[in-house]
Amino acid sequence: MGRLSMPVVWSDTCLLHEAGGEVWIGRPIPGDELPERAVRIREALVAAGATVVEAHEQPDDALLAVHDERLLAFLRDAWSDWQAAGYPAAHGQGRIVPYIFAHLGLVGALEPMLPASPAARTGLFAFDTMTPIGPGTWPAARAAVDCALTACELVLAGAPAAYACARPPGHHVTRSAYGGSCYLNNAAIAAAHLRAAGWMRVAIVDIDAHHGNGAESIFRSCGDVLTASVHVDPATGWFPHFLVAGSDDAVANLNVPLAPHTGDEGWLAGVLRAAEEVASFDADAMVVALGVDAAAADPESPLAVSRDGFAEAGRRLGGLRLPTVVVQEGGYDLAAIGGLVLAALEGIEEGMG
Ligand code: SP5
Ligand code: ZN
Repeated sequence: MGRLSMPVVWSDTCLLHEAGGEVWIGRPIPGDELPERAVRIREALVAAGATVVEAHEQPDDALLAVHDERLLAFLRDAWSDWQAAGYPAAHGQGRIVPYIFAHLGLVGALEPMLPASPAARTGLFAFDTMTPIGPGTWPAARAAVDCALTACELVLAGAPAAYACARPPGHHVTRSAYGGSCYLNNAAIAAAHLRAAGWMRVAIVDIDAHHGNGAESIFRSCGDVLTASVHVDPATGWFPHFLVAGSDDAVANLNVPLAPHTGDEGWLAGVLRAAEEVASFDADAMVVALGVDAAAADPESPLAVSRDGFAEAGRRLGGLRLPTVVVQEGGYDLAAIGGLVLAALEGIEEGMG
């Protein structure tokens, strides 16, 4: 195993988001999208000789291209609005969690107005109770975008690949709604930026264990950005549940839904299918949404991929020999996360030759 050559983009600000637990079926549970995830990954990559590059502050253009301006304004102001409304002092609630949702059955298809109550406002944008907002959430989510866009900058300047060691993750966020431990869709924003910077056809390959519903939805009617996702079939009872695999109205989309307990062989066949789709799409550049929660020991998914499986997935994606921006998504086994990400990134470099 050689040294990892691709730059690792980092921002300390990504550590500021602390969900402080999650609410599942109405119960507070610890939650596992922790700052330490990024720290562990960085440690493993540095130990393998990687160079860490500080993220630069990036403009809002690509954010605005991907997300509804109302979602961005909500996320930016949510904490100060919550504080100003007195929820931490009056109710001892130091995190923003929705209690009512702008369910389609409640508001219909017309765009609802912004509710006056900050508690209710949350339910216009959040689609679950598992994605709390605290004082550090906006700065961290925005810094994760800076990491992804800085990785784009490096690849646009000629690096074969660059890796954004960022959190919170992003791939569940649609144009106007957040959830699944995600606030801003870092990978989609990266793809939009690469497209705007002049690569005509960009592919997003999402190998996180969960369906990359966000990018699928954002680029549904966009023929220039292919979205491909390999994931545990949401129809078998796994997050994000509602999104049906194979939604065929998307212009350029491939879903590879897998049965629970799928291991290396079935998962790699899915990754290969995604790689073939990228090749036949004739992509000029690729964004890899690299979740490593498909790993066998991960608490958030029933897939059973090995470390060698992640290395082989990397080789197959690297073998496409496209300018590649890798953005961190999920992965919740702190003991394993660094080694799994390293394996995938080394695989990408080996595949690139
Ligand atoms: C980025 C990413 O991987 N997001 C996926 C988050 C999935 N979270 C789903 C949580 C489902 C409830 N888990 C409860 C565990 C109780 N032991
Ligand atoms: Zn995931």
